[in-house]
Amino acid sequence: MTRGKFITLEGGEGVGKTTNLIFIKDYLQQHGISVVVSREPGGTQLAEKIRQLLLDNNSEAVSETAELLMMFAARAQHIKHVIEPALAQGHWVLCDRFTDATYAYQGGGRNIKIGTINWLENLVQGTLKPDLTLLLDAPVEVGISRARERGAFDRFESEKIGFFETVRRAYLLQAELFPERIKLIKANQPLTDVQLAITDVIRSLPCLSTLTCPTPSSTDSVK
Ligand code: Z5A
Repeated sequence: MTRGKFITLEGGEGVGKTTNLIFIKDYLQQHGISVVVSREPGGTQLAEKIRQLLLDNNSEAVSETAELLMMFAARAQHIKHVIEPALAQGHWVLCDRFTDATYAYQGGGRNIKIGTINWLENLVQGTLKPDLTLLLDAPVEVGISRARERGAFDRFESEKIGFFETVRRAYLLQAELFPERIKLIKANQPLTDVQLAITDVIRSLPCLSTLTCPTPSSTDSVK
Protein backbone atom coordinates (compact mmCIF):
# COMPACT_ATOMS: atom_id res chain seq x y z
CA MET A 1 0.00 0.00 0.00
CA THR A 2 1.46 3.39 -1.01
CA ARG A 3 1.33 5.85 1.84
CA GLY A 4 -1.02 8.83 1.29
CA LYS A 5 0.05 12.46 1.16
CA PHE A 6 -0.43 14.93 3.98
CA ILE A 7 -1.49 18.43 2.87
CA THR A 8 -2.13 21.30 5.29
CA LEU A 9 -3.75 24.70 4.82
CA GLU A 10 -2.51 27.60 6.88
CA GLY A 11 -3.00 31.32 7.24
CA GLY A 12 -4.58 33.96 9.43
CA GLU A 13 -8.19 34.36 10.29
CA GLY A 14 -10.61 34.57 7.35
CA VAL A 15 -8.05 34.08 4.55
CA GLY A 16 -10.12 31.26 3.05
CA LYS A 17 -8.63 28.04 4.43
CA THR A 18 -11.94 26.27 4.97
CA THR A 19 -13.38 27.40 1.63
CA ASN A 20 -10.34 26.18 -0.27
CA LEU A 21 -10.05 22.96 1.69
CA ILE A 22 -13.36 21.93 0.14
CA PHE A 23 -12.13 22.98 -3.30
CA ILE A 24 -8.96 20.87 -2.95
CA LYS A 25 -10.92 17.88 -1.63
CA ASP A 26 -13.22 18.04 -4.67
CA TYR A 27 -10.25 18.44 -7.01
CA LEU A 28 -8.43 15.41 -5.63
CA GLN A 29 -11.55 13.26 -5.52
CA GLN A 30 -12.28 14.12 -9.16
CA HIS A 31 -8.90 12.55 -9.87
CA GLY A 32 -9.66 9.35 -8.03
CA ILE A 33 -7.81 10.15 -4.83
CA SER A 34 -9.37 9.13 -1.53
CA VAL A 35 -9.29 12.11 0.82
CA VAL A 36 -9.76 12.46 4.57
CA VAL A 37 -10.54 16.03 5.62
CA SER A 38 -9.80 17.22 9.13
CA ARG A 39 -8.88 20.26 11.18
CA GLU A 40 -6.82 21.45 14.13
CA PRO A 41 -7.29 21.88 16.91
CA GLY A 42 -9.75 19.01 16.60
CA GLY A 43 -10.34 15.96 14.45
CA THR A 44 -11.16 13.40 17.17
CA GLN A 45 -13.76 13.45 19.95
CA LEU A 46 -11.23 14.36 22.62
CA ALA A 47 -9.39 16.85 20.40
CA GLU A 48 -12.69 18.57 19.55
CA LYS A 49 -13.37 18.91 23.29
CA ILE A 50 -9.94 20.50 23.71
CA ARG A 51 -10.80 22.81 20.80
CA GLN A 52 -13.94 23.98 22.61
CA LEU A 53 -11.88 24.73 25.73
CA LEU A 54 -9.30 26.62 23.66
CA LEU A 55 -11.82 28.76 21.80
CA ASP A 56 -14.12 29.44 24.77
CA ASN A 57 -14.22 33.19 25.27
CA ASN A 58 -15.76 32.99 28.75
CA SER A 59 -13.14 30.83 30.44
CA GLU A 60 -10.59 31.92 33.03
CA ALA A 61 -7.47 33.49 31.51
CA VAL A 62 -5.56 30.72 29.73
CA SER A 63 -1.81 30.75 30.30
CA GLU A 64 0.41 30.69 27.21
CA THR A 65 1.92 27.41 28.34
CA ALA A 66 -1.47 25.78 28.95
CA GLU A 67 -2.59 26.92 25.47
CA LEU A 68 0.54 25.46 23.87
CA LEU A 69 0.22 22.13 25.67
CA MET A 70 -3.49 21.84 24.83
CA MET A 71 -2.68 22.39 21.14
CA PHE A 72 -0.15 19.57 21.23
CA ALA A 73 -2.37 17.30 23.36
CA ALA A 74 -5.12 17.62 20.75
CA ARG A 75 -2.53 17.05 18.00
CA ALA A 76 -1.22 13.88 19.63
CA GLN A 77 -4.74 12.40 19.61
CA HIS A 78 -5.36 13.56 16.06
CA ILE A 79 -2.14 12.03 14.74
CA LYS A 80 -2.64 8.71 16.52
CA HIS A 81 -6.32 8.19 15.71
CA VAL A 82 -6.85 9.96 12.37
CA ILE A 83 -3.79 11.19 10.49
CA GLU A 84 -1.39 8.24 10.77
CA PRO A 85 -4.01 5.50 10.20
CA ALA A 86 -5.39 7.34 7.14
CA LEU A 87 -1.96 7.90 5.59
CA ALA A 88 -0.98 4.29 6.24
CA GLN A 89 -4.13 3.12 4.44
CA GLY A 90 -3.23 5.22 1.39
CA HIS A 91 -5.73 8.05 1.93
CA TRP A 92 -4.61 11.61 1.50
CA VAL A 93 -5.14 13.80 4.56
CA LEU A 94 -6.18 17.40 4.04
CA CYS A 95 -5.98 19.36 7.27
CA ASP A 96 -7.21 22.87 8.14
CA ARG A 97 -4.17 24.08 10.17
CA PHE A 98 -1.38 22.04 11.77
CA THR A 99 1.91 22.79 13.52
CA ASP A 100 2.81 25.85 11.43
CA ALA A 101 -0.17 27.45 13.22
CA THR A 102 1.55 26.74 16.54
CA TYR A 103 4.73 28.46 15.35
CA ALA A 104 2.62 31.41 14.13
CA TYR A 105 0.13 31.81 17.02
CA GLN A 106 1.96 30.48 20.06
CA GLY A 107 5.47 31.30 18.79
CA GLY A 108 4.67 34.61 17.09
CA GLY A 109 1.46 35.73 18.78
CA ARG A 110 2.23 34.52 22.33
CA ASN A 111 6.00 34.88 22.12
CA ILE A 112 6.77 31.31 23.22
CA LYS A 113 10.35 30.22 22.46
CA ILE A 114 10.71 28.44 19.13
CA GLY A 115 12.97 25.86 20.78
CA THR A 116 10.13 24.89 23.15
CA ILE A 117 7.69 24.43 20.26
CA ASN A 118 10.30 22.49 18.33
CA TRP A 119 10.86 20.14 21.28
CA LEU A 120 7.11 19.43 21.56
CA GLU A 121 6.84 18.99 17.79
CA ASN A 122 9.52 16.29 17.89
CA LEU A 123 7.90 14.61 20.90
CA VAL A 124 4.39 14.56 19.44
CA GLN A 125 5.08 14.11 15.74
CA GLY A 126 8.32 12.17 15.51
CA THR A 127 9.15 12.31 11.80
CA LEU A 128 5.62 13.26 10.65
CA LYS A 129 5.57 16.48 8.61
CA PRO A 130 3.15 17.69 5.94
CA ASP A 131 4.20 16.83 2.37
CA LEU A 132 2.80 20.16 1.25
CA THR A 133 1.54 23.25 3.07
CA LEU A 134 -0.46 25.97 1.34
CA LEU A 135 -0.06 29.24 3.19
CA LEU A 136 -2.90 31.59 2.26
CA ASP A 137 -1.69 35.11 2.88
CA ALA A 138 -3.66 38.36 2.90
CA PRO A 139 -3.45 41.66 4.78
CA VAL A 140 -4.84 41.17 8.28
CA GLU A 141 -7.75 43.61 7.80
CA VAL A 142 -8.96 41.67 4.74
CA GLY A 143 -9.12 38.35 6.59
CA ILE A 144 -10.66 39.87 9.69
CA SER A 145 -13.41 41.65 7.79
CA ARG A 146 -14.27 38.43 5.91
CA ALA A 147 -14.32 36.29 9.06
CA ARG A 148 -16.14 38.72 11.32
CA GLU A 149 -19.24 38.81 9.19
CA ARG A 150 -19.98 35.54 11.04
CA GLY A 151 -20.80 37.37 14.30
CA ALA A 152 -19.68 36.23 17.79
CA PHE A 153 -15.91 36.13 18.37
CA ASP A 154 -14.03 33.23 19.93
CA ARG A 155 -11.04 33.65 22.28
CA PHE A 156 -8.53 34.03 19.43
CA GLU A 157 -10.74 36.24 17.30
CA SER A 158 -11.03 38.63 20.25
CA GLU A 159 -7.30 39.46 20.06
CA LYS A 160 -6.15 42.91 18.93
CA ILE A 161 -4.97 43.59 15.38
CA GLY A 162 -1.29 43.71 16.49
CA PHE A 163 -1.57 40.06 17.53
CA PHE A 164 -2.71 39.06 14.04
CA GLU A 165 0.04 41.15 12.40
CA THR A 166 2.60 39.23 14.48
CA VAL A 167 0.96 35.93 13.54
CA ARG A 168 1.13 36.87 9.87
CA ARG A 169 4.85 37.73 10.10
CA ALA A 170 5.55 34.44 11.88
CA TYR A 171 3.75 32.50 9.14
CA LEU A 172 5.76 34.31 6.45
CA LEU A 173 8.95 33.46 8.33
CA GLN A 174 7.94 29.78 8.35
CA ALA A 175 7.48 29.98 4.56
CA GLU A 176 10.96 31.50 4.20
CA LEU A 177 12.49 28.78 6.37
CA PHE A 178 10.79 25.88 4.54
CA PRO A 179 10.34 26.97 0.91
CA GLU A 180 10.25 23.40 -0.42
CA ARG A 181 7.24 22.46 1.71
CA ILE A 182 5.36 25.74 2.24
CA LYS A 183 3.90 27.41 -0.85
CA LEU A 184 2.62 30.94 -0.53
CA ILE A 185 -0.77 31.70 -2.12
CA LYS A 186 -1.97 35.30 -2.42
CA ALA A 187 -5.42 35.16 -0.82
CA ASN A 188 -6.30 38.81 -1.41
CA GLN A 189 -7.67 38.17 -4.90
CA PRO A 190 -10.91 36.77 -6.33
CA LEU A 191 -11.62 33.23 -5.19
CA THR A 192 -11.31 31.81 -8.72
CA ASP A 193 -7.76 33.23 -8.98
CA VAL A 194 -6.85 31.85 -5.56
CA GLN A 195 -8.09 28.45 -6.65
CA LEU A 196 -6.16 28.55 -9.93
CA ALA A 197 -2.98 29.29 -7.96
CA ILE A 198 -3.75 26.40 -5.60
CA THR A 199 -4.35 24.03 -8.50
CA ASP A 200 -1.00 24.98 -10.06
CA VAL A 201 0.80 24.14 -6.84
CA ILE A 202 -1.01 20.83 -6.35
CA ARG A 203 -0.36 19.77 -9.92
CA SER A 204 3.33 20.41 -9.38
CA LEU A 205 3.43 17.55 -6.86
CA PRO A 206 5.40 14.81 -8.64
CA CYS A 207 2.57 12.27 -8.23
CA LEU A 208 -0.01 14.67 -9.74
CA SER A 209 1.93 16.29 -12.56
CA THR A 210 -0.08 14.53 -15.28
CA LEU A 211 -3.49 15.73 -14.00
CA THR A 212 -5.59 18.20 -15.95
CA CYS A 213 -6.91 21.38 -14.38
CA PRO A 214 -10.65 21.53 -13.56
CA THR A 215 -12.52 24.82 -13.47
CA PRO A 216 -12.51 26.28 -9.95
CA SER A 217 -16.04 26.02 -8.64
CA SER A 218 -16.60 25.41 -4.92
CA THR A 219 -17.38 28.42 -2.75
CA ASP A 220 -18.81 26.37 0.12
CA SER A 221 -17.51 26.67 3.65
CA VAL A 222 -17.93 23.94 6.28
CA LYS A 223 -18.18 26.52 9.08
N1 Z5A B 1 -4.68 27.81 16.62
C1 Z5A B 1 -3.53 28.08 17.34
O1 Z5A B 1 -3.44 29.11 18.02
N2 Z5A B 1 -2.51 27.18 17.31
C2 Z5A B 1 -2.56 26.03 16.61
O2 Z5A B 1 -1.60 25.24 16.63
C3 Z5A B 1 -3.76 25.77 15.86
C4 Z5A B 1 -4.78 26.69 15.88
C5 Z5A B 1 -3.86 24.51 15.06
C6 Z5A B 1 -9.13 28.18 15.44
O3 Z5A B 1 -8.76 28.00 14.10
C7 Z5A B 1 -8.07 28.94 16.17
O4 Z5A B 1 -7.05 28.07 16.65
C8 Z5A B 1 -7.37 29.92 15.28
C9 Z5A B 1 -5.88 29.76 15.57
C10 Z5A B 1 -5.81 28.77 16.69
N3 Z5A B 1 -7.82 31.21 15.61
N4 Z5A B 1 -7.80 32.24 14.96
N5 Z5A B 1 -7.96 33.30 14.57
P1 Z5A B 1 -9.80 28.06 12.89
O5 Z5A B 1 -9.04 27.62 11.70
O6 Z5A B 1 -11.03 27.33 13.20
O7 Z5A B 1 -10.24 29.60 12.85
P2 Z5A B 1 -10.07 30.70 11.80
O8 Z5A B 1 -8.73 30.86 11.19
O9 Z5A B 1 -10.56 31.86 12.56
O10 Z5A B 1 -10.95 30.23 10.60
P3 Z5A B 1 -11.83 31.15 9.71
O11 Z5A B 1 -12.03 32.49 10.29
O12 Z5A B 1 -13.06 30.37 9.39
O13 Z5A B 1 -10.99 31.39 8.44
P4 Z5A B 1 -10.81 30.61 7.08
O14 Z5A B 1 -11.19 29.19 7.22
O15 Z5A B 1 -9.46 30.93 6.63
O16 Z5A B 1 -11.83 31.35 6.11
P5 Z5A B 1 -13.16 30.82 5.37
O17 Z5A B 1 -14.17 30.39 6.40
O18 Z5A B 1 -12.82 29.89 4.29
O19 Z5A B 1 -13.60 32.19 4.69
C11 Z5A B 1 -14.10 33.28 5.43
C12 Z5A B 1 -15.10 34.07 4.54
O20 Z5A B 1 -14.40 34.68 3.45
C13 Z5A B 1 -16.18 33.18 3.91
O21 Z5A B 1 -17.37 33.91 3.88
C14 Z5A B 1 -15.67 32.95 2.47
O22 Z5A B 1 -16.70 32.72 1.55
C15 Z5A B 1 -14.96 34.26 2.19
N6 Z5A B 1 -13.84 34.14 1.25
C16 Z5A B 1 -12.88 33.17 1.20
N7 Z5A B 1 -12.00 33.42 0.21
C17 Z5A B 1 -12.40 34.57 -0.38
C18 Z5A B 1 -11.88 35.36 -1.48
N8 Z5A B 1 -10.76 35.00 -2.15
N9 Z5A B 1 -12.52 36.48 -1.80
C19 Z5A B 1 -13.64 36.86 -1.11
N10 Z5A B 1 -14.20 36.18 -0.08
C20 Z5A B 1 -13.58 35.04 0.28
